[in-house]
Amino acid sequence: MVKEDRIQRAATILRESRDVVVLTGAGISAESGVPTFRGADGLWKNYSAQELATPEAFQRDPQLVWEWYDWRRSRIARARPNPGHLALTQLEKATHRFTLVTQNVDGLHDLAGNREILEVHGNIWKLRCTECGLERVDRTVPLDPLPPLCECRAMMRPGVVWFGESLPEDTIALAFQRANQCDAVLVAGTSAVVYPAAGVALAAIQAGIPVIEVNLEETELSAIVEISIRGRAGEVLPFLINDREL
Ligand code: BV8
Ligand code: ZN
Repeated sequence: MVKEDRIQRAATILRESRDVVVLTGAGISAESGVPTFRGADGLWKNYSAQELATPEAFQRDPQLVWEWYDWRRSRIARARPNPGHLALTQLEKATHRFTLVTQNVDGLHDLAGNREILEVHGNIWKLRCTECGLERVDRTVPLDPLPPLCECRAMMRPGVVWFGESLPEDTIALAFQRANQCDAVLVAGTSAVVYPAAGVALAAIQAGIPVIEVNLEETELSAIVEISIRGRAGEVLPFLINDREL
């Protein structure tokens, strides 16, 4: 089936759905200039995100890990939502029940105006104390001092979920619950290699719920979803949603 037909079919499925769950990954923020996790631009000082986004890396060299997060925060601070993000705010307005599950920590879905957002990997603007657990939102770029300190004088950590760490229980449980009971799932901009987040799409497939994928490259999900569309989220998502009466 040619791309236009896939887009039309996907737009029809979404238009006829009263309950939609969306799962996004780093690819949806790529057109806003935010580096993806595994793409060519995902490197920083020759370190891969995979090796820095771990408790072990933070334990070993908190200064290095904080420099990486401070660099990402300063890039994200300059980023604005792109047409892909904005199409998802239109979709939320036009859908009776809507849940946006995001693996991204950049906060761009909130900035774009989505409301029902489940941040399963946390948020880069949140800091959490390594000692007393105090959590606060801090949008200072660059952070000074680096690492940032808590009122209790202990070192703060980024309020994100690292590899090997558990996701916020109720958030990921709600994401799975919604994916099992919705009418359709839209997956956009994720390589679908990180679990349990990618499992949200699998759960819907296993429940016989139509899953639509929009991604620049083929992924583990492409062969098993209802419709897989190759393309940029900023270009494709508006077509999936714009022909809806609001
Ligand atoms: C857990 C927050 C239970 C931090 C992130 C071995 C050892 C230890 C663990 C594991 C292991 N094997 C498996 C695991 C589990 C592990 C995992 O899944 N690993 C993978 C890599 C195999 N998962 C975990 O550890 C999770 N926790 O399992 O807890 C537990 C508890 C205790 C002990 C053991 C287990 C925690 C995972 C969360 C990690 N934190 N981020 C931060 O951001 O700094 S994950 C990170 O990857 C980001 O959140 C990112 O969003 C996420 C997924 O990546 P993507 O979003 O898909 O980004 P990626 O670059 O990969 O792909 C982008 C896609 O977009 C590409 O396909 C590209 O083609 C496409 N694209 C690009 N441009 C566009 C586009 N598409 C459309 N339009 C465009 N313009
Ligand atoms: Zn503290």
